[in-house]
Amino acid sequence: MEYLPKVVMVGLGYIGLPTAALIAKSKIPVLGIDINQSVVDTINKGQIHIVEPDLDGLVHSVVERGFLKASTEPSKAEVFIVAVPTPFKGDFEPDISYVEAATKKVIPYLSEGSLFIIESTSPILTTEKMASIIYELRPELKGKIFISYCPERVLPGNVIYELEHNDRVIGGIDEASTDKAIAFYAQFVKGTLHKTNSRTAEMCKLVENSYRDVNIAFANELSLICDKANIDVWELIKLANKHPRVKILQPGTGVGGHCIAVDPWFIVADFKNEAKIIRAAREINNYKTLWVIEKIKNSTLEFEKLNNRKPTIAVMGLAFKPDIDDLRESPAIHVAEALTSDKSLDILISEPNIHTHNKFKISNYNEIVQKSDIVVFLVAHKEFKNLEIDQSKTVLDFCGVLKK
Ligand code: SAJ
Repeated sequence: MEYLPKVVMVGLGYIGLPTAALIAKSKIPVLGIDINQSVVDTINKGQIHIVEPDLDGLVHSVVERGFLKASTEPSKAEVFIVAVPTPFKGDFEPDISYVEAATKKVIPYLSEGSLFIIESTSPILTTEKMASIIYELRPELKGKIFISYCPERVLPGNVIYELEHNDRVIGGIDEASTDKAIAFYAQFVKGTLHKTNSRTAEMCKLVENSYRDVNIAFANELSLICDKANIDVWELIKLANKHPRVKILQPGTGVGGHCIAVDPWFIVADFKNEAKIIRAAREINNYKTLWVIEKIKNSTLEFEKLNNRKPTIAVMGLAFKPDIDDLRESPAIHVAEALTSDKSLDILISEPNIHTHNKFKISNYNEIVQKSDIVVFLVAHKEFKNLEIDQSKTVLDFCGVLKK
C-alpha cells in the first residue's frame, strides 16, 4: 500500500530526526527525507545514526508502528519542514545553500493549502527569500500556501524532553501562515507557542545563542583576568553569584558545538557596524582555546626545565561539553590536535563517552592520570569529579571540574 504522509521532514540530522519522531509519536504519518542513503536505510530499520538519549527507542517504536518512514525523495503531504544545516562559508558568512536546496526539492510537491516551515537556524529574511523562490517557480501558489519560520531551541543531550516541553516562537510571512503553523505545532508541543512574524522569529533564534555566547565570554574573560591577578575564578564567580541579580556562567576551554559558536556570526555578517559585543564575544571565546594551549605548553616547558625530560600529559575530555559524546566544533579537540602535532610530546587522551576516534587513541581516564606528569582537564565530565590525583603531578583544570 502506498504510504501517504501528512508531514515531509527534509533533513534527518540532530533536529530533523527527533522532531520527525516526536510528530510521528502523535500518530501523524511522517516521511523523513535525507540525501544520505545510508541514513535513510538505518532509519527504515528502526535504528538511528546519531547519539541522543532516548532517541533510539522513540525512532524504533514509531517506525515499527508505521508512522515514520525515510526516503531520499519527498512526496505529496500537507506540511513540509526544512531542518537542514546552515554552516558558514568564507569569512563567517552564513551559507543558506542547504536551505535553498531543500526548499527547491519540495517545491514540486506543494499544492494549495500546503504549510511550508523552516526550522533551520537562518540569517534574517531567509524565510521571505524562500517564499520568493517558491512563488517564482510556482506563481499559481501565491497567496494559496502558508510559509512560516519556527526555530528549534533544544539542548543536545536533552532533546526529546525539550522538543516537547520548550516554548516555541513561530513567525509566518503573514498572519494566516503564523496561525496555520501554530495549529500544527499545537498537535505535539506542550510548551507555549508564541506568535510573531518570520523576521523576528529568525532573529530570536540568533539572539538566544548570542546571549549565551556573550555571557560565556564574560566568564572566560574573567578567567584570564583572574589568572593574572592570582584569584580563583571559580570561587570568585560563586561568590559574585550570591548577589540576587548576578548570574555569571562558567569559564571553560572555549565554546563548542554547532550552534553557539556559529549563530552569532549570522548577526555579525549582516550588521557589521552594530554587532560589536556579539563579535567581541566570539573572538574572546575562540581566543580562550588558544590561551589554554599556550598554558599547557608553558607548563610543559617548566616541567622540562625542572626535570630534564619531557612530561607525559593526560588530556581529560574531548567532547564539546560535559557528559555527552558529541565532538562537533569541540575546543578540546583543537587542544588535543595542537598538543599531538608536537611529536616530541607524550600525550595520552581520555574521553569517557567514546570508545574510539579516527585520529586519537582513546585510553582509560584512570590509567592515564596514573601514567602522566601533567593532568589537563578540558571537559567537566562527571567521571572526573572525584579522581584521586597524586600531589606530585601538575594539574591544569580549565573547566573547574575539581571545584564543583
Ligand atoms: N559553556 C561554557 N560555559 C557555560 C555554559 C556552556 O563554556 O557556562 C560551553 C559548553 O561547554 C559548550 C558551549 O558552551 O562548549 C555550548 O554549550 P551549551 O550547553 O551552552 O549549548 P548547546 O550548544 O549545547 O545548545 C545551545 C542552546 N542554546 C541556549 O542555551 C541559548 C540550545 O537551547 C539551542 O537549541 C542549541 O544551542 C541550538 O541548537 O542552537
